[in-house]
Amino acid sequence: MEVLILLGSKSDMDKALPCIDTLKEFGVPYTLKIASAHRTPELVDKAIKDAEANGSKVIIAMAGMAAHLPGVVASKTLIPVIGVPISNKNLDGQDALYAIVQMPSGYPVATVAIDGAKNSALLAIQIIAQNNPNLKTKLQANRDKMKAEVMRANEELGL
Ligand code: RP5
Repeated sequence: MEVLILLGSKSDMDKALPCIDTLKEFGVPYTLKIASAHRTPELVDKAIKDAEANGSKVIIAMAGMAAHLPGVVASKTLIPVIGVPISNKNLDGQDALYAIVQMPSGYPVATVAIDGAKNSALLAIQIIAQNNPNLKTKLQANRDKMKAEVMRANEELGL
């Protein structure tokens, strides 16, 4: 599998769907696991070991609240880690954003926006695409499509 997606909880699943959909759209194989840094640290370790054994190129870790999962994962592997802060009701995801983005020097986590699951997938695909011309072509086509939509919106509104 090219990408390992880790969710801190089953309750993160809805927010993870745009990531899963995007990987499917680009035909990028992934493994999805629920593994909490606090509740099941041994499952986190196993998922990382499996990802390394399978040659995964990117790990996407999503968590809310005291969101230690992406940082813990980054501490245990040389596979690049993308962190997705998940919003919850009390602090709207700012708690998770600060927890994920403020990594100590030496252990980077590439943090996307709060609930930025789609961008986490696109960033993972861009990393993988550096050695995959077919994926690069698909990414460019996706950008061309977005550009065409903006142009069409201008035309429709006579702008
Ligand atoms: C985090 O705590 C999870 O990633 C989730 O966003 C949040 C709440 O988890 P549950 O109590 O709903 O399992 O670890």
